[in-house]
Amino acid sequence: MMFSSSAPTSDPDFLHKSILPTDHFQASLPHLPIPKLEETCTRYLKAQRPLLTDEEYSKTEKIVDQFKNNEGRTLNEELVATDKKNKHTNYVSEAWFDMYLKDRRAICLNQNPFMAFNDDPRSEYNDQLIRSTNFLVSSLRFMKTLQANVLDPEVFHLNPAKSDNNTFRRVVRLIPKPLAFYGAALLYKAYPLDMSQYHRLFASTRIPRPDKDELLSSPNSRHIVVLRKGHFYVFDVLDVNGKILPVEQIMSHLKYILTDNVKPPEFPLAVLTSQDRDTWTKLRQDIVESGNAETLNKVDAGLFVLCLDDEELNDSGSLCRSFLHGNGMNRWFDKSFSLLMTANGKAAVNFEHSWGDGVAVLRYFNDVFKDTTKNAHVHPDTKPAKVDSKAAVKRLEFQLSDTTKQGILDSLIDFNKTTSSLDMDFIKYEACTKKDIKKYKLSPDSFMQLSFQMAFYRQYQKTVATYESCSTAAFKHGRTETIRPATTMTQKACQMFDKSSGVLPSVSELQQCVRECSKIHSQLTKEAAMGQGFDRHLFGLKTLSTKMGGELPEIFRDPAYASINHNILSTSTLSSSAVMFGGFAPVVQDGYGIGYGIDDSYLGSIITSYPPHRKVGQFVQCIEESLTDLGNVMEGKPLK
Ligand code: BUJ
Repeated sequence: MMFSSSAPTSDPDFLHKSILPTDHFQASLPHLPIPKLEETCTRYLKAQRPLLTDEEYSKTEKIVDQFKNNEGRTLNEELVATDKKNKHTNYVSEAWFDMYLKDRRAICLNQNPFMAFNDDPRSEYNDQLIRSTNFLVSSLRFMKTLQANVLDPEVFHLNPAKSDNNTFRRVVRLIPKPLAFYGAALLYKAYPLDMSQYHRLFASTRIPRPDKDELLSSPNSRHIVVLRKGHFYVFDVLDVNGKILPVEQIMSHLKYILTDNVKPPEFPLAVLTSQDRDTWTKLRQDIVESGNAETLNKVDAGLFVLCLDDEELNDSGSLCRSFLHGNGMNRWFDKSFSLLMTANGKAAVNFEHSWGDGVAVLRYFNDVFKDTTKNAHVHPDTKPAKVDSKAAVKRLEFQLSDTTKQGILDSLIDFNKTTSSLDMDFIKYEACTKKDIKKYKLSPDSFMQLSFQMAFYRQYQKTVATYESCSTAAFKHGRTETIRPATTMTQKACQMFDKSSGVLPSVSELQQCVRECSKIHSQLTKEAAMGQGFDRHLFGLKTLSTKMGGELPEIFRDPAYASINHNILSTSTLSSSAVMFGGFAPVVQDGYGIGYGIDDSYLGSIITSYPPHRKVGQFVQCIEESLTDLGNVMEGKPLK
């Protein structure tokens, strides 16, 4: 991801004023294609091959063949026909929102990921009050830039030297909106990305509802919600004209909150957002009925939540835990995103996932990191304004019924039980880096993915369903497609690198195999990014079939379908100089959640698991050994 540059502005309320309107490309974004049914079936079978025995595979092959020529064809025709009538969106968008919003499990751990910011290089700016004021102000500047439609649109530049500049913006601006995407793509090999998720970044929240949660936006909102010690504080950060309050005033309000000498609440309400959605729905209703509708609305309508924590944390393990789940009292997991700040100024974002994906959050993340570090608004010598913060800041009080009080106590027990059942470890491997992998002429991502395959095989002598998230933001309302990194070739690599097997292949045979793995992985990545994976297509067909009623086609009842969707290895990566680390919990009890980064100076990964199902420490060791073996082999050294 590149930092976009655009016209700077002296207006303190804006990050910049882009030459190109934020929505310049939105109308001309390409429509997400529905892959050909035959291709989906072929890709699906290929992905199934390494996961099944010969016998299971031939059964699945027959089922898929039958589907392709019968129910599959009819369903697909219907899917295509419906899609033709809905050119303003894509065939999987609604079903994907529903997948998130109908999920009744808790969103803490099961859905919300986190991304942690690098420290400000100037240590004196990592003070909790200074940094939270700066982050708050930069976030508001980002929000105002976005709302005024002058946030530089997100563009994937294939050749940044040629297109990530203002000449490109001036030229493309002249192309009428219905054609703008094609102009950028054809003239500059620059691919504008969908920006439809961004309107839910701010003043947005998920509300628990029976059966299906709701996404609520409060566009006229002017206040922020701060959580500290489990208490909610609100104050206006924009004046009546929508201008950002003077930064020294914001600083004064935050200082007031940070020095409020209040005991943590006996019944910390925020823990309810970590409950399963049905329990939370009922308790929320009870809270509303107990006369708190307006107070609760203050929380829902806040521009975002700032969580000011009391603990000073330094080691990676404690930081990851704090950013992924915290102690249950000081997070509001329903908010579109929360900005988290430890007492020693370590910062992160934890985000609710139903409304949007990593690409949108990362853009906000990168821009505020850049603004706070390059263009800080308050400094170590800044004095908070002499204003009446006591009058401006309101601590919210809730009247809780006995049912809710009991619900909170029960939720705290559930929260502690669930979060303490999660294990976490990380690896920062410096002996082989992105630069080395490029020197071997391999795709760095495939190298990393192969190390996960080899590590799991080393640990359990098995190849399992693996999910790698891939953005499809190049398409209108595009979200993600799945890359399937476990292939017959990676399975072969796992076997060839298996030192316990007795006969070791030659270095050149091993190198050849790694190259093949890389080639296949790159092809799968390209396909997924172009909307040519099989997962979303089958998901769309299954959703349609469920909607139409009757028995589901056998392909969806096949245990192999359940099994490939039981993603034991769930992986996601992002690269940005603003990110220190990031992660998420496993998506199944017996899985690993793998957030990884590929950097010029290290290969890193943060991994979660639920013991005793999996042993994350041992897995990390296996990744390290796999990376060492891969590196050695690519350097021409034999396996030891
Ligand atoms: O695929 C999807 O539709 C969404 C996925 C779901 N899932 C997380 C289950 C895969 N969501 C995302 O991919 C968003 C994840 C955002 C967090 C990514 C973390 C990346 C960490 C990079 C840095 C690691 C460096 C470690 C150094 C020790």
